Amino acid sequence: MVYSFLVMILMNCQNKNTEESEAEVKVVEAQEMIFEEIDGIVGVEAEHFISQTDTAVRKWYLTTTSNTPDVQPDLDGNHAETASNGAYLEILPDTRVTHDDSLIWATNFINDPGEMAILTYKVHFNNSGKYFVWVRANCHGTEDNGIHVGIDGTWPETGQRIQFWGNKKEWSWESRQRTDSVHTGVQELIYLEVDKPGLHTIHFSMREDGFEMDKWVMRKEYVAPEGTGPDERLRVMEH
Ligand SMILES: [Ca+2]
Ligand SMILES: [Ca+2]
Ligand SMILES: [Ca+2]
Repeated sequence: MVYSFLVMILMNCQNKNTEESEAEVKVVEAQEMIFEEIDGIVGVEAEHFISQTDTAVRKWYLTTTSNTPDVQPDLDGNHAETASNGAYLEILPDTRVTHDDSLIWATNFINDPGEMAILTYKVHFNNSGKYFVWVRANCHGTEDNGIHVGIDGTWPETGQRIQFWGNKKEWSWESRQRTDSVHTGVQELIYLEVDKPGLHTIHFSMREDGFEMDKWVMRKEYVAPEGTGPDERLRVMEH
């Protein structure tokens, strides 16, 4: 298990160009990492995805304490030192940081889920039902703080427009949904329904470029994770 995690990190570190990144995705898919929900909670490092698609315009890049993606613009620096597992993903390039920067639909912003930079993770759920989704993010611009979440190839309304507030410039957990009347987000509206126990896929896709994601958690209770959140629990490893 430890060996496979190291392989993935090493492969991810090589994402300097498209060709190498495609090779990286294949390797990670072959590992078929499956995380497990136990007692109503599952936590997964953002960097432990099994695949990434729809990357023609924007893409999630891995940042670690020893590797910063060579993609510009990205005005803020490397925040891996305080990230869980010393690694996180960021959607780059980041051409819209504040409200004064031009909004270009389907380039640096997309309100529709499941269209751009889609990450997929595999989770085995022991318990069906409603799970709130929490994300640990580091927002340095007011236009770098939105994302979407989906399940099993679907993007329900309750997974759309996860919203962080402002630009805290430090890692923090949030689970709020941006609404027409509350742009800073409303609590307890971001959740996914797991229809039956067993294997499911969880997806995240871009809403705003420059979003930095360290880790995510699905939890039956609406209680924010503390610190770097619960440890990952791997269910099986197929080769
Ligand atoms: Ca950034
Ligand atoms: Ca942005
Ligand atoms: Ca992480």
